[in-house]
Amino acid sequence: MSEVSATLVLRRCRLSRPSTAQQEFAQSELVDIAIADRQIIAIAPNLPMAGLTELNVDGRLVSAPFVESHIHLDSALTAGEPRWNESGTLFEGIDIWRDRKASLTVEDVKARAIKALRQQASYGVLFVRSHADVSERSLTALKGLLAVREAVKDWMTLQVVAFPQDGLYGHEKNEALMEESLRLGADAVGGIPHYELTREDGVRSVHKIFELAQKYDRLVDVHCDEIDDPQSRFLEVMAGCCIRSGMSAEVTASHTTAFGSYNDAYALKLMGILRRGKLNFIANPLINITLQGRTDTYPKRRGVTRVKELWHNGLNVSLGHDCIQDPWYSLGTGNLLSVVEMAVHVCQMTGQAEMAACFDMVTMGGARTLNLRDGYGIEVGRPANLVVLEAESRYEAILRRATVRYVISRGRVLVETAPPVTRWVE
Ligand code: 17E
Ligand code: FE2
Repeated sequence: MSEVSATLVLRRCRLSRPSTAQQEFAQSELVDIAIADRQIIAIAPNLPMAGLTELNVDGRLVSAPFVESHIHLDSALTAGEPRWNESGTLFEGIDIWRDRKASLTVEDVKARAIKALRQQASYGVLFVRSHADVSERSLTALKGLLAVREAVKDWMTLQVVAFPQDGLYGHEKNEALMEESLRLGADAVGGIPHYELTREDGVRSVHKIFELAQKYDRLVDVHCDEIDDPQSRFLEVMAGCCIRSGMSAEVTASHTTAFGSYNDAYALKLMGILRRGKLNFIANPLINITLQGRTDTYPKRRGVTRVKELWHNGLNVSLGHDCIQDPWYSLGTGNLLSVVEMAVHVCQMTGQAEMAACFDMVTMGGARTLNLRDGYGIEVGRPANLVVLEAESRYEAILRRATVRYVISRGRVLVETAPPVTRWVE
């Protein structure tokens, strides 16, 4: 045994993707991962160092943690309050939330958000980007989520997007509220151009969002074209802003469901602009398969963006949950493997490489969207965050919606879950 010792060693791990440390040996070979001081210090087969704690992973899949790139924690766990969404539309959801947010308190937001984050962590999610509605005078949702960001930082990384649910220009106060949110410390500027009063307001809002992001040095994540209207074309405005401003890796277009309704001639032109703009995309298939298509009879549109085509065009795509039991979606657990499963179906990502790509969209793809850079990934020198799945491959993890056996956050085992045991009685 070498004198170097580790706080935790995971034995016989099957990495979901090869690490750079793995270049010297076969990629299929099982490796040990040593952790000390909250960092990964070594990755190799049969590491000759002892850990204070040793965990025999026994050939299970070990992945960097799941990344929830798009959720609304301010509204999480409010489904049915003050009423249920009967039409199932985005617009009824916004109306219900407008009533619910009138009674919001910082304590209410904090308690629900922390409950939801604990649930997410139990499914191996250790990085979350949440929107906070800032189209409300007291900025309660934002203040609550900024307090939560601080309260959970020892086990969970939370980013908060200042999101004007009622439109940046929907009310004369909203623009100032957005700027105040950035001064208070929101990580990203959000928007909702397709919901502004006019198309011109929508375009103006996108320009304003980029201007604010540059002024305050923040990321951008816009709810963009979340509607079935093929005339909703704010994604091209975002891509244009990326090309002109030089911002791209910092920018994300969320939902973009109208892209599923554009004619193919326009979609072809748009894809060329998107390749130049190099922005990130987030699809939320669980929510948009239910919210969209509500005004269609038959054939009924899927209302999800062109995930497969974006991926084929080399653009970064991640997948988000969007909602956990809120006015837009009364289901949802926080388990990103449910989101992946829905994406595989709705986006027809059924090939073996396609399914592996969907798994990557809720891990490294999400990490790219969140700009986590060297703060993410199973590599020597990086923070010791990882998950052990009850599966041997990404395909098997999706197939079985695999139990996350161990969640390791900042070098410590944070959550342990035993898989269910089924016993034939006769
Ligand atoms: N707000 C919005 O504009 N769109 C959504 N999908 C949700 C909230 C969940
Ligand atoms: Fe959303």
